[in-house]
Amino acid sequence: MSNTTFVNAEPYPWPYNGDLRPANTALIVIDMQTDFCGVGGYVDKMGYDLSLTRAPIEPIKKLMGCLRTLGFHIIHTREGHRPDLSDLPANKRWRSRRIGTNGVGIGDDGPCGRILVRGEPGWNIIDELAPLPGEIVIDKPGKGSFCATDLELILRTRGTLNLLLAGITTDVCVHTTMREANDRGFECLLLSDCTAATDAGNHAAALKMVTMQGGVFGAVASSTSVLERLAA
Ligand code: C5J
Repeated sequence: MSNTTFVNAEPYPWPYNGDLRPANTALIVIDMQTDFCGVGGYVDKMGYDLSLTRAPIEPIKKLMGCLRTLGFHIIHTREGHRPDLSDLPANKRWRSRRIGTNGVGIGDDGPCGRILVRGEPGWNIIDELAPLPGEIVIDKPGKGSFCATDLELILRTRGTLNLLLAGITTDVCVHTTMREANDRGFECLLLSDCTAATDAGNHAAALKMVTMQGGVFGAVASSTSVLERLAA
């Protein structure tokens, strides 16, 4: 009898070695915050179509519910800065002010409080995907979830080898996190319907990039493929 489990993924059945178990696999839900998918948040104020970044909410909710029941680790991240902005690089703030309405950018007041500032309403994870007590929440000042955080230490301590990646945005924080994780030796699966970008073309391109060179950063699959495999 085989002890291996593979998810139907592109460009290869995932994980590479078939060692897929709740104990060695975590779902990382990246930046499902009001600032990225809620009315009046940062992405909304930049003028992007919120229906794009809200599209993964239901698929993530369904997958997360199933993975919780099966005992997989669930980790959430939040992008945000200290209220004194001591961890906000000047160039990041300057660039955000170029695109924001009336020069309003990260650290400034918006309809959901100060944009991407820890503790403000817009920085909160949306209610639909709220972490359960005991689930790890990683606060990160940058796009990648490993930079200036204790995520790697937590994953190594738990014996995590495989990462399922969900959240927003595919081309920025999800991709940066996937690249960081891949370089650290984690086996990554990007979930196509549980991620989204502020531009549909960028989402599609970000998915395609992963599949090059035999799976240069890992693989891509829908949450349906994961759910089918786990139900089998
Ligand atoms: C961005 C993110 N796009 N969570 N953040 O600034 O992708």
